[in-house]
Amino acid sequence: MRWCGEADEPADDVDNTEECAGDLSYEASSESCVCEAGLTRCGDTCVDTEEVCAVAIDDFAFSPASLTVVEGTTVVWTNVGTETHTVTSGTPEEEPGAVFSSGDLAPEDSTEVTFNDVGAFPYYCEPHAESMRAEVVVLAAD
Ligand SMILES: [Cu+2]
Repeated sequence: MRWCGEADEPADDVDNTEECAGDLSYEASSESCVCEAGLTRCGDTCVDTEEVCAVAIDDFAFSPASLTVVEGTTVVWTNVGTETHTVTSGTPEEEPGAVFSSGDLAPEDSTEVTFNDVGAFPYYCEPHAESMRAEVVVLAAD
C-alpha cells in the first residue's frame, strides 16, 4: 500500500541515468548531466576539447535554438543558408549587441564567441529579429 505524500522509495535508490540526454551521463556528486573527462559539453553531445561547439544558421533559424555548454566553451556559428544573417546578443528590445555582435554573415561565413561567464545569453539575427531568436545557456565548470 502507498500513502499519499510519502516517497515510494529512498531518494538514493532512484536511477537518474535516463534523465541525461544524448552523450551525457549522470554524475551523482554534482547532481548534473556531464561529459566524461577530456570531453566538453555541446548541447546534448560531447565533443573533444579541440573541436568546436557548432551552431548552424539556416534560413531562418538557429540550430539548435537552445544550446547548453560549460563556461570556457567556444561556440562557432556558421551560416549554412542562402541569406545574410547576424549573431547578435540580447534581443532587439533588451541590450542588443551588448555582449557580442557578429555583423553581417554571408552564406558560409562564421563567427565565434567564447563564453567565460555563467548564465543565459539570448541572441538573435538582426534582419530577421521577429523569428530568429535563440540562446546559449552557460553552466559552471566542475
Ligand atoms: Cu537572419
